[in-house]
Amino acid sequence: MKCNNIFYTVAATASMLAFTSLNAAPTIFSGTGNAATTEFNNFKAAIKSATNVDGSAINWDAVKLDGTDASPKTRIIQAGKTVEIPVDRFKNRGVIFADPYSVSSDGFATANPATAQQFPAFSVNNTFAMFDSKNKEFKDFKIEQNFVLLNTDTKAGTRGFGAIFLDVEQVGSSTIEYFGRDAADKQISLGKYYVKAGSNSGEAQFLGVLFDSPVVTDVEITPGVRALFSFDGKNIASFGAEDLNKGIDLAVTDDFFFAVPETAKISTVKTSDADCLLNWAERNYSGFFYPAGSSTLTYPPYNYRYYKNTNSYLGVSYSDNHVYYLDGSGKLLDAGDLNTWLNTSKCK
Ligand SMILES: [Ca+2]
Ligand SMILES: [Ca+2]
Ligand SMILES: [Ca+2]
Repeated sequence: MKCNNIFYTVAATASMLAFTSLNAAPTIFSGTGNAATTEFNNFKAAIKSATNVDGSAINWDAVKLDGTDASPKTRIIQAGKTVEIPVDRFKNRGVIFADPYSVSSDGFATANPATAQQFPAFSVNNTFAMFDSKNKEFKDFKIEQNFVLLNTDTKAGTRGFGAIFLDVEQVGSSTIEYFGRDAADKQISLGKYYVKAGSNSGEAQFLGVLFDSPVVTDVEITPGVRALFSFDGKNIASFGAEDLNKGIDLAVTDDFFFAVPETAKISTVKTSDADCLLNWAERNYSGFFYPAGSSTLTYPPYNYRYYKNTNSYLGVSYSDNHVYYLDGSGKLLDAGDLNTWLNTSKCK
């Protein structure tokens, strides 16, 4: 063990450096029922105070369901009730969807009659959900969207995204996963968050996560565990009722709210660089980081390794590109800029 160990030095100056990373930890806004409204409002206020602008809102309510919608590519699924919107329908708010999704004014009751009354709108009347484009398949139950600069196809990032869910009744059925990009443009998870379960059928939930910079390039929203219906362009098939006893919790979404997309903060970290640095630390500071050679794990926004002999962790953060050390007593220490370490370790 080298006695000039930088991590020892860092520990000695912990009073200055400790917990700085906690400022960068994302803030979670989550609630069900009345608390959904409160948390939704808190999230909007937090975005406004972080960005000085109101944020981008989508409540689906202006989408016309009779074939006269603003986007001519909008397709009628059931006239007056449900339409398919194209991937760029809300490009003016800064999102591009991965697939066409659906907007309904009757809570999808015409598309799936067994779910009537299950999804009362949070903002009247329209709500939003995915559908499966394969006839009689209901497995495609994710909503994916990328952020873009308003009215462009230029990829962008947001500091935070949140959504209202309707009728989430089981923990684990509904989630939002946030993604950023590493220096090699590889998609990296910034965390998967679970929507709280409501205690009454038809209740609204809110889940939003706010980061300290525009690191979120895309999100994957999972409302419930099945698509409500399939539509292959011609045929509509209904999934049927939910069955909580069998873990079949159906849900839809309503209002989306997010910080107006801006130039994304892309990590300067490459996964391969992080691995190189951790190998170097193990070779040079073997008293701290042993046993060496454990696999690199991910706990967004960190890539890290665990050293069981010292019950400590060493990792890099994709959100602020710093190196972090979590010591055996649970103190998280910021060891400084990753690039400096990559130079020191000759990993760059
Ligand atoms: Ca609405
Ligand atoms: Ca229900
Ligand atoms: Ca449900």
